[in-house]
Amino acid sequence: MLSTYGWSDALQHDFAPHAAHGLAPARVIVQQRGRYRLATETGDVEGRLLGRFAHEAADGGYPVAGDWVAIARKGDHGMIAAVLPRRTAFTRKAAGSSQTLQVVAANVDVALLATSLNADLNLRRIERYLAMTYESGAEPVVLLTKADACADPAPLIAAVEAVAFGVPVLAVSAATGEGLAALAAYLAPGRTAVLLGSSGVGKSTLVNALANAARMATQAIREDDAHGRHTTTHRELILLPSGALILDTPGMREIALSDAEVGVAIVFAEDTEQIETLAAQCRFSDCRHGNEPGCAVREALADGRLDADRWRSFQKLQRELAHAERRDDPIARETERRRWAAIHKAARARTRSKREIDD
Ligand SMILES: Nc1nc2c(ncn2[C@@H]2O[C@H](COP(=O)(O)OP(=O)(O)OP(=O)(O)O)[C@@H](O)[C@H]2O)c(=O)[nH]1
Ligand SMILES: [Mg+2]
Ligand SMILES: [Zn+2]
Repeated sequence: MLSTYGWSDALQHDFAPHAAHGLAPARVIVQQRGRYRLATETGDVEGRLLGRFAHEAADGGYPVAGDWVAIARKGDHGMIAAVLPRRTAFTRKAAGSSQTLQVVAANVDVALLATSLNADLNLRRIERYLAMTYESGAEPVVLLTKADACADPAPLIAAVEAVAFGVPVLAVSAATGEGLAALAAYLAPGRTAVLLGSSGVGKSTLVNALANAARMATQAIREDDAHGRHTTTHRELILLPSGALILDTPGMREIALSDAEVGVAIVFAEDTEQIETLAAQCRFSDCRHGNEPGCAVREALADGRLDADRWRSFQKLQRELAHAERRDDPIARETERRRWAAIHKAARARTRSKREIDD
């Protein structure tokens, strides 16, 4: 029964100490405020936090959608006693706090980053989603939704491919079924996908199309500005006929994205340090790491010490910064400068505190 939810030998191994205490495994399929719905070996039950657990759980220690938990049965309920180690986790900063990271989805294998083809394509937003995904440990796929509403998606797909190095970019339509077969390749039995994207891009409609059933409520977007109405308000893991699991989520607000911006910089902060160290070893101090002899960056790329994807991301970031500097609009340039200064400052602070922990 639980194997349909992705239960594996590795999880069985992690679960052994809990089994010794007579607890049973379960997966969190719905999480809404302090309430949980759990999939167990014998069907779905309502979950509650065991008093002791609720008391002791540290920040980020509370179960979230996608988590595997150890439960004690109490009548109709599953009392959650522990959360199993997470293989991947999507985090964001908790509201009103600059420090606490809140886990919003756990044990996701593939992140479907959804953006609508009928609205303005925001490449920077896609980059932020990608950064969030890389931080989580899941594998990204970019979905350009509502392909039926776009006469010529090809140039938009190309623009997205240019920022999403090596990441699959699929144009899909829940209305016509276009692209759903290609998407199915990422939705293998027992794999868990999460749908992330702004309100109104059609996440829930896509879930319903994949499920062949009206599992999630959907709602028309606002006519005046094409914004969504924040229809989905909880996270729900849905078992698809294909055997894959898909987690529908509430539309992300920009505020969550600006948190992920810090994530972009953190991904880059470590790379920047490594690359700058390498560049200092190039034979020529003005080496552009192209065909110059004695280029330490190219050597590191060749022998695998420097990851090619990360090198491309780094180059892209440099281009973006250079572009911002070249811009002749002084206000835009200043805004950009401040944005990056803040990002780098936050990244440095995070890297520092991480080092202190590592030490
Ligand atoms: N033309 C077209 N419209 C679509 C498609 N998919 C979704 N829509 C419409 O887009 C609107 C919003 O869809 P939802 O599925 O509710 O969007 P959502 O991303 O789940 O939004 P939130 O739950 O608010 O985050 C609805 O009116 C859908 O009918 C599509 O493939 N083509
Ligand atoms: Mg929805
Ligand atoms: Zn070089």
